[in-house]
Amino acid sequence: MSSSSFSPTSRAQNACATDGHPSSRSPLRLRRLRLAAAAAVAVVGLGSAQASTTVINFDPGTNWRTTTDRELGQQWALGNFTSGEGIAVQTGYGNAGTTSLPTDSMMWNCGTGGDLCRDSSGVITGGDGPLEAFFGFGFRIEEGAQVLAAVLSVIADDFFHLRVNGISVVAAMIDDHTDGSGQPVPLIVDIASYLRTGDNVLSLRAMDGTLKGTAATCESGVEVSSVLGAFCKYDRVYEYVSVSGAAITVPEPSTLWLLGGALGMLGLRSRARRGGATLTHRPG
Ligand SMILES: [Ca+2]
Ligand SMILES: [Ca+2]
Repeated sequence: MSSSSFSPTSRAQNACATDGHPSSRSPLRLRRLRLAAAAAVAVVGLGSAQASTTVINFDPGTNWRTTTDRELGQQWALGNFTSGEGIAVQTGYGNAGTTSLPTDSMMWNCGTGGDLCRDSSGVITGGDGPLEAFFGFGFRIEEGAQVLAAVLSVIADDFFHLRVNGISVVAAMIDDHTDGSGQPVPLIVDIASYLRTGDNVLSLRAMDGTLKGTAATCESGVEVSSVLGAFCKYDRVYEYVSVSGAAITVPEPSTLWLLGGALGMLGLRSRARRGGATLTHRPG
């Protein structure tokens, strides 16, 4: 594949780049995941109407923090996050070339006041930010709460690595997740099984650039290591992390568990009537 800078229009000829990558998903699988995500969002809508349900919103906002300090970023990656660390993220970090993502879902590290992301005219265009940024989101799941669903939709220009509570979940290059017109297609990630009672940390590392691959050197870039192999950090046009999603928790046992239990009991009863299976032991 070409090592030229990513831009959605120039990638229109490279739609086949999504094929053959271990982490790429088939259209059918992706469609199913999108349906699952839509269902989760629907549950969020239902759940928010119930006072007992807690919705933790993962969209960019005041809960996400960011840093360019690699040591602090490493702590977040390990699951060590203290409220107030880092700085607020730059939200609405869109660009002129990316039309498939809600601008509200896009964020980056622009320092305080946005000064790290301004071009020579002082405008934030989405292409002049730091080459590497770390993002952290800390939240609590209270004792006795049951995670009903937790889904993230995530993509980054050009690389991201998601960890939850110190555990590596997924890493990807935008090059492997574009549609036929070259626009980015977010990965839908079920993170429910990574969550735990108490403190939880989502961490993202994101970089502008490209994988080194078989190149002898990074030429104009700076070589760093990544979970996907050697990476050349350089100003490859735009940079952003797009993230959205939510976790839904309910008190345990939830009404859904009770409903499931009731349905299970009904099934056992009907089987017992048909086949004579013993539901309960009757002494005497
Ligand atoms: Ca850039
Ligand atoms: Ca880029």
